[in-house]
Amino acid sequence: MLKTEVRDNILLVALNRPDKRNAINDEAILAIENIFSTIPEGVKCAVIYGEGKHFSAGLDLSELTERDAVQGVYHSRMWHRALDKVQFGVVPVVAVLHGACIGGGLELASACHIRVAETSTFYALPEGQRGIFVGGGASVRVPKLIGMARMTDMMLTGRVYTADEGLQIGLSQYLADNGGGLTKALELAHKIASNAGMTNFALTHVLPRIADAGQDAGLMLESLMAAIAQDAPEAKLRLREFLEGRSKKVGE
Ligand code: 1HE
Repeated sequence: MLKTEVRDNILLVALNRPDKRNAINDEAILAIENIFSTIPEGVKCAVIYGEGKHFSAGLDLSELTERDAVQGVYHSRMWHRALDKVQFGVVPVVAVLHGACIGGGLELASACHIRVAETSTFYALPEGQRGIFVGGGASVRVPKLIGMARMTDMMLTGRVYTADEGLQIGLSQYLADNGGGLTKALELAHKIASNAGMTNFALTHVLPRIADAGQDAGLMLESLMAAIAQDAPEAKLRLREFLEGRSKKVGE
């Protein structure tokens, strides 16, 4: 159901159920939890993408009908646990989106740190139309990308955003030609992998906590993180390399 491959120091993860449009059932979400909990030694960044014509059609709706309320809560918490492993694992994650990025597919994408969308991508939260609510973290993560009003609109009216619109409103950070998303994601992943480990930790673990904190606590957290980061030998080395003209200028 999921395929993994390590290329250099990048972990490639593929949703691999194209006949069901990469709909995510329990087995798939548990596989995602397992993969992102056990990132192999030496891997510095991960890229997730979907096989077939779509990134993901979201939750496997064929499993939904058989759950009562208690099972529903545990099911949602299982998604939270798995997607927390994606967001707060040991490496930054780049998602390559194409075709449908719907419901749970958008929840998975929004747990990643960078989203590259091919021009075929379309985004929707059809939970509103299906008579259900999001359960995989969308109500927390999606408003952080596009604001609460836009998410409310997506669910109340079934609004579908195109790849272009998604780029404008913040659903993705990059747009790529159809078929070009993985190449772009790998280019970004190599840049991310070359960062100091402390920088990637600060951006994936500390920045989201600062964003959730009040101003006072947030600024204190920032100072602590800044002090720890600048104290690391790797930071001192990188600063010295710049000052001695041995590292790239901005934009090079
Ligand atoms: C599925 C699913 C699915 C496709 N669960 N089986 N998500 C949705 O409401 C989206 C529902 N899916 C669609 O709107 C369309 O399938 C797509 C726009 C994504 C793709 O359309 P298309 O024409 O390429 O494919 P298709 O013919 O609709 O589907 C192909 C097969 O995949 C078909 O099965 P088959 O046995 O008849 O071949 C579909 O039934 C199956 N399939 N999507 C199960 N989602 C943690 S809470 C999150 C809550 C949600 O994610 S709700 C949003 C659910």
